[in-house]
Amino acid sequence: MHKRGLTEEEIFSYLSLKRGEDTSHDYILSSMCTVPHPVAVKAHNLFMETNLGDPGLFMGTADIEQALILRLGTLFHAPEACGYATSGGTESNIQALRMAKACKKKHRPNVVLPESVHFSFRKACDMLGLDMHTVPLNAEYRMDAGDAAKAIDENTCCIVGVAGTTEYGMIDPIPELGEIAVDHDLFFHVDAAFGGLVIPFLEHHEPFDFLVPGVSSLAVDPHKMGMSTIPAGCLLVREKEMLCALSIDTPYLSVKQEFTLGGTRPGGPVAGALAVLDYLGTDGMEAVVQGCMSNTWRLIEGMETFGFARAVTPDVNVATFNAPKKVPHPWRVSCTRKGHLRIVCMPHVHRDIIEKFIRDIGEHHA
Ligand code: 0PR
Repeated sequence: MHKRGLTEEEIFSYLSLKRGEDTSHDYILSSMCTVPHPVAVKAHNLFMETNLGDPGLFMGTADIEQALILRLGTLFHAPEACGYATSGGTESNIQALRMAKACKKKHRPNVVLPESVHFSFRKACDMLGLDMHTVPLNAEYRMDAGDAAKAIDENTCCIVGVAGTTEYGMIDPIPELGEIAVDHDLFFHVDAAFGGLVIPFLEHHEPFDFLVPGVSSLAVDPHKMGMSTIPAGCLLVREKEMLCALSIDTPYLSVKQEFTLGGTRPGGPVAGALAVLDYLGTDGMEAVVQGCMSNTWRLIEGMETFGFARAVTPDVNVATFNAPKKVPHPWRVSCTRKGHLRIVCMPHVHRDIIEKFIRDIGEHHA
């Protein structure tokens, strides 16, 4: 630290300089985060110093968190679902596996999950001492329910399905997995961190949420397609007892027990998340999602006219291609583990950005 403090001007000229070195969202094509909606920013600012880790002090903010859970629970066909706001998909997935381990006690517990799971499950399994029974994907980059059933043994406590995979944007067969979970008395977690705020607004989709009887918990991230400020995730559970299995005593707080992973938790992004859902309503969300999907189809069509074939036809707004990994400067695009170029058509990836990218990549490789 400096002995004597700097002036605001010195500090902010440095901060602005560094912020200017970040990539502009105009060129970020593979992120699952986006530019927050203006109402999210306004709401976030209002709740800057609120701490959901002490809900007895921030009662209003705690009500907002419960309102967010209610909105999402209702969207996912379980208005009575319980849950809380996490820091994102990673925390939600860790907590889901903690619940599975606590609720379905096994001698050497393992989890059955698709090869496509987000790497947060590796963190979770490492921390919790769970073996991973990884199920390979079929030709459409989905987990096959029959293969999942074969991977279950007497020590399996949990099965995981992904609704909107990080790399290929695919939805696993959640209804079939739900039946398997019920038959084997397993905890069934759906990772809808990305797809949770896309799939309900698509024209057609299979059930992927609490409508499926076997689903125990679901992760959804408002800081992805919900356009909230970061960090805003949510973990929803069908039964409160599942969360209570994680409760520990908190002797010196205004509440006596806590089941969250984080302690101090920001209220700002939670207010931001609720503000966006309430501002847009289902009509507004439908418009956002349909815009992202139509950009996805246009991108696929445009890339294919240059000979860059899609890797698969996605269920949500993630497009992948057999194309050279290097894209012209200053575009920032990532690749999947299998080497496909991967673009996520988030709300900030407007149609003119898509057209410019298609032109650039076409000219570059002509
Ligand atoms: N589950 C799924 C299906 C995800 O796609 C992700 C994140 C997570 C869980 C973990 O969520 P958190 O990162 O919120 O904990 N998927 C993106 C990814 O890993 C996250 C991301 C976002 C990466 C923006 C880069 C980026 O610029 O690719």
